[in-house]
Amino acid sequence: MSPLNMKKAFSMSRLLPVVMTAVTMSLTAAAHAAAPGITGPSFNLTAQPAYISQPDGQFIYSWGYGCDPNSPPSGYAPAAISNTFCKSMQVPGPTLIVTEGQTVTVKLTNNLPPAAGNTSILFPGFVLQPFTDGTPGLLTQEAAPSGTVTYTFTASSPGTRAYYSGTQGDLQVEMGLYGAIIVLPANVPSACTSGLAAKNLQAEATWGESDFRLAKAAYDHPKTCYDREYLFQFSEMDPGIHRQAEEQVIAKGNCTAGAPGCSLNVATEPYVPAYFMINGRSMPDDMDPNYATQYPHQPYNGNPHMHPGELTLLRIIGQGRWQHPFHEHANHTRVLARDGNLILSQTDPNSLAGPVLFTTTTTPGQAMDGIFYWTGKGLNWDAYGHNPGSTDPLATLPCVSDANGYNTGTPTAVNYYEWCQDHNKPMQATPLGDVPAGGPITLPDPNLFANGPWFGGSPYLGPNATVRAVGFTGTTPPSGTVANSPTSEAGFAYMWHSHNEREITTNNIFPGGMLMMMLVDSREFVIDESN
Ligand SMILES: [Cu+2]
Repeated sequence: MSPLNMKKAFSMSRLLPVVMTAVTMSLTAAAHAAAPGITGPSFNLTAQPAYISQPDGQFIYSWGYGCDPNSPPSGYAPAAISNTFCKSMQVPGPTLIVTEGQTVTVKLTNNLPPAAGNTSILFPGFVLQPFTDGTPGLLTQEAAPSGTVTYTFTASSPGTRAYYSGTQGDLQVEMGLYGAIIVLPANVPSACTSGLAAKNLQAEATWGESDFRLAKAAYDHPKTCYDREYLFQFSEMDPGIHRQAEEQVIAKGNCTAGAPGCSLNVATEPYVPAYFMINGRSMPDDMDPNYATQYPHQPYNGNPHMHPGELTLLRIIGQGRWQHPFHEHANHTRVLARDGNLILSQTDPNSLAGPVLFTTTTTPGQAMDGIFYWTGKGLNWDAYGHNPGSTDPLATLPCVSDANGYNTGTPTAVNYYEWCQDHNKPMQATPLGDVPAGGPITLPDPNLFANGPWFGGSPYLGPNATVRAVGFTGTTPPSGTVANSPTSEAGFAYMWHSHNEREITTNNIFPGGMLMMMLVDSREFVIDESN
């Protein structure tokens, strides 16, 4: 994408109220996301060096967990993603996907340079069984250089948790030794296969969309059903630390592990991170596909998409040394759980009690699960641009309110889950100038808004809606750009980012860093997380 257009979208979000932080977008080759990983319950991991890439062209010497090439993973999930791989080093490490109740074994082989010494993995939240190999360390059992250690534990409860090095964490976690483990609930609450959950699935099937979920619920609880999911791991990186490690590893060469002098002495303070990453990538790299071949050691992206009304499970982990104020634009996030602990009301176990947060600040080592959704409720105008006077049949679709005010009676409809109170309502409450009540709006002067990948020139969602917008010249499409094509994605783009805006840079260049765009896609647009 053009950074210039990105920048225009940014200025707009700063200047205009919440409604207009949504920009109608069009992308022909949209890359999506999910919560991809490898399936267990037995895993053979390595800890190994490699170079990870940054959008400023730098390749940073890093350490990461990966898959042992001699014992590849037993499988990948979700099944609908087929172009998978797991190299012997990646950042973050492979997402480990298991099911509640399983006995999990993780055998770790230490392929770090001998001077790096021992390494290990901590699995906070799980009770480990006695060790049968490895060597004792300060926090857990460790693998000596070229050695192994095996961790065994029961996946005792569902949820998202972090795993990371328990050896010299100030250096090893900084170098990239961290990842996520997702425990899926053993049982699916019936609420997740009936009612609205079933209708949402029917809507998905209507348009030929695959199911990219790892499960139907995040926990063994009917209030944790979800329709879509994403995993976001936030971390930052100080390239000065990585450079020191690289130089010392080269200087020590293939020294004998444990021999005098065969060690690193890397200063991890002062800490001056220059890269701020989501799932190991900085924007815009995080918007490229999962398993994109240009990032062999950074396979996971950050590129959320959703349809109106879908309950989207956000799995969020703080992996670095700093807190990062992750801001999800377009709605608040209902926190379900922290570190796999479902937060329920003390007096009513049927009710969630987690906070509804504007910003889900990440904390190093902490994981949280939350539910996010977008419906357009509260916009006070018809997001679809319905217009009873139009000759376009899609512009005159009905909206039949359910008990909650949404159009959920017909899952096959393009405007399934429309907020009916605003149906047919123009952007202006009263006629303005040449804009008739109930008619199309007049768009901003294109000299103020750059149409392009992130602003399609229309404020409307869905097929044909984009061409019903009228430009200041009185014609449509307002600028005649390809971005206004009625057959393209025509969704709403919201920036999801670190609200410490120093962190939406890459090596001090804006935009970059901890930034992604969440796309609300009209119901008929097929969200294909496999590319
Ligand atoms: Cu924000």
